[in-house]
Amino acid sequence: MFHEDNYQVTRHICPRNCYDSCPMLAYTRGGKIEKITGDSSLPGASGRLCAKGEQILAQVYHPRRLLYPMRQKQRGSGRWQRISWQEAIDIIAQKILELKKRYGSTLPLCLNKYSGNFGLLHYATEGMFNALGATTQVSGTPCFSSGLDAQLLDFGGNRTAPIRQLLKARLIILWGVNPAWTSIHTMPAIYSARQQGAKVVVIDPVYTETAHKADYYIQLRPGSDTALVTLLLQILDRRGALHFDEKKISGQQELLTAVRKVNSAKLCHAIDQPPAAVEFLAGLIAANSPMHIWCGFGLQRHIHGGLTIRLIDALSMLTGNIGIPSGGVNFADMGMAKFPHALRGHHPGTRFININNFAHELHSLTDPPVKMLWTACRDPLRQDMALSDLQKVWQDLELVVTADKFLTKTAQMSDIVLPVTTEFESLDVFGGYFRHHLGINEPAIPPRGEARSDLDIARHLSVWLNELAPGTSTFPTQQNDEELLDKELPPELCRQMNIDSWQDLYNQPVLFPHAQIPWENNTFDHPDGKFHCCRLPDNIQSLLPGDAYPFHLITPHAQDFINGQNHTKADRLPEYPVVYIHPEAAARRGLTHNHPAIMENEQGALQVIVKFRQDLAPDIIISPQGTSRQGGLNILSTGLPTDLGRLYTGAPGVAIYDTFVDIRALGRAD
Ligand SMILES: Nc1nc2c(c(=O)[nH]1)N[C@H]1C(S)=C(S)[C@@H](COP(=O)(O)OP(=O)(O)OC[C@H]3O[C@@H](n4cnc5c(=O)[nH]c(N)nc54)[C@H](O)[C@@H]3O)O[C@H]1N2
Ligand SMILES: Nc1nc2c(c(=O)[nH]1)N[C@H]1C(S)=C(S)[C@@H](COP(=O)(O)OP(=O)(O)OC[C@H]3O[C@@H](n4cnc5c(=O)[nH]c(N)nc54)[C@H](O)[C@@H]3O)O[C@H]1N2
Ligand SMILES: [Mo]
Repeated sequence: MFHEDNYQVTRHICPRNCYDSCPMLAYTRGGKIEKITGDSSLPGASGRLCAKGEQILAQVYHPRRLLYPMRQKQRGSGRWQRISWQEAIDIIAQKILELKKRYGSTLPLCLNKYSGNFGLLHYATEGMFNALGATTQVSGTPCFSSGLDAQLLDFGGNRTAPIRQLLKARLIILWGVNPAWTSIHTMPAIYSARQQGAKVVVIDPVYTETAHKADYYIQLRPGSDTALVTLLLQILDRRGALHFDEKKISGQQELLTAVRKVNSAKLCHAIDQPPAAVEFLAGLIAANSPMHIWCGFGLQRHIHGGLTIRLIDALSMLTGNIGIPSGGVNFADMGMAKFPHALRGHHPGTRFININNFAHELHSLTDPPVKMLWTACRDPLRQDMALSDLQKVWQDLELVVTADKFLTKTAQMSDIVLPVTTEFESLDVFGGYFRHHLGINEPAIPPRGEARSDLDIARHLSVWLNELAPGTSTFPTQQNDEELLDKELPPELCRQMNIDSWQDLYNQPVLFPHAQIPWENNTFDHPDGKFHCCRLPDNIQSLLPGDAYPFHLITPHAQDFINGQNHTKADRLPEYPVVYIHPEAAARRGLTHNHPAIMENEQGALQVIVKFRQDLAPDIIISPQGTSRQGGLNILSTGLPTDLGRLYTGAPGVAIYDTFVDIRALGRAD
């Protein structure tokens, strides 16, 4: 904390699930935060915040923010009653003890927590559960599991090059990623590289804001990237542009033998591109090194998502672009620091269920069934797959507790809501998965109303459980926030980061030790030290729309919100999701611009508003998530698993963008 122009200035880091994890400064005067800015004290960090920045502060003081614990008379009725913390905690504790007695086990208690706040002390909620015994918890992630496994299998680990490495690239391929919306602080490096002569290619079925800024844009059919990379490998092989090195690469012969056998006309048809476009891209790759590829999370939200990233890694490796300055394939960096996660703890008997198949797995658990659900940092009733099935299994839950800042869709269907603090009201430390820095959230103001951090909630519940039934919880209730952070950043880890202790973060965010050039000298983290090429399956057909459901539905991440967190902007949002479609496709369905329609498939039906977009392919409908009050897009998603994800995250990824729908004007049932 320091002072500037009568302001108290505190350091923060945006703890959301985002590429940028921006360091921030909060300016407080008279006990009120008046503004927040980007903290540019770290080299390369931007002084500006993204479009979501405005909401970060608005959330703190929003009139709809939850400030007191509440109980709902009947789930979904909207009849809320304010209760004290002690009452709320007692209701929950009594239920936990009763279920434990009834089933002779703590497995009926289930935790669904993920992306709201990834701060180290926020793992207290998992810790609270693990301190009770064997419970049911979610594993996996909807973000990036397939890609993580892909790079783990290829390189033996997950590393990214720092953003400034982009500056000297000759060719930059932004593949299934839309940083102009989802990682705006990377865009300046892309612009600078372009000014210095780099060519920028965007590959995306949607002509995104990022595509607008590129030199070349390839409008690929969704899910057909595996076919495109296979074609590129075939062409580059034919031109003699691939390097062979058995000392560094394993499996290259098998891969190339399979690539040579593939029928290229069929593949061209699959990707819906003229052969000249693919030849042109192959030419760019052959002529321009270093080539830097950024594979986005959107790219791997398809059934072959993992294979796609593996083939792209192989393309980069075989063209000599891995381990050189400004080259490589960026995806996500998981090797920055080995946090001990002492607070999170671990219980060997935990029953893990796939976060991406939550409804079905919850339903299948009978021995014993889940009877109490705790959600934190999540809004599954808006963001989850197979939403209608989730709504059904919800009815079997005897107690639902939600800890959040707002009355989300999930909170509205809970029995108890617990108000949590923002990143300006409690202490925490956080580092992301793409940028290489670690920062602090120091309290700028006391908690508003009766809000409490997830850690405080865990302490209170654990103390009360032990009061009612001694020995129920082993949670470290006696240690304060600072002592717990000492355990999360032990001396050895601090030494690696060139800091004395986490308190150094009060002065400045710090960089994790990381290689400037991932996989330099081509030594990889596999026991044999080699890069491992994937195998090419005989049949790499992606899913295509059919007669019943003729449109791909793509629901990418929106510019102004993170996921479903539209809390402070909800008043300005349309009631129903806006869906974009090509005017000719719309005409065939009798749809009118700006008019309501019904979008449906075998999962369900949903009211939407139609808008026309000339730049879309005729079989695509797009609707960015979180951009309506009702939401409900995920009623239509089946939640098909992707090919990879189990190795790193314990569950496969989810093919959210392999969703197919039909659409008809409202009032017409034909
Ligand atoms: N503003 C903002 N920033 C965010 C978020 C947010 O909601 N809003 N969310 C955060 C989170 S949780 C995540 S996971 C990341 C996600 O951020 P991104 O990695 O950018 O992922 P998406 O928005 O899912 O998809 C990116 C692009 O992939 C394209 N795409 C879809 N299918 C295919 C395909 O088959 N092939 C190709 N080549 N492209 C395809 C989509 O059209 C989309 O333009 O962003 C984080 N940052
Ligand atoms: N159709 C479609 N669906 C998708 C996706 C898509 O691309 N398309 N993307 C998927 C992806 S990649 C993701 S990551 C998920 C995200 O979906 P979720 O995991 O549900 O995450 P969010 O919507 O980011 O945030 C959940 C809640 O956390 C709360 N929160 C914030 N900070 C805290 C805190 O400190 N404590 C507590 N207790 N709560 C807090 C927020 O207020 C918010 O209501 O959605 C997935 N769903
Ligand atoms: Mo995500």
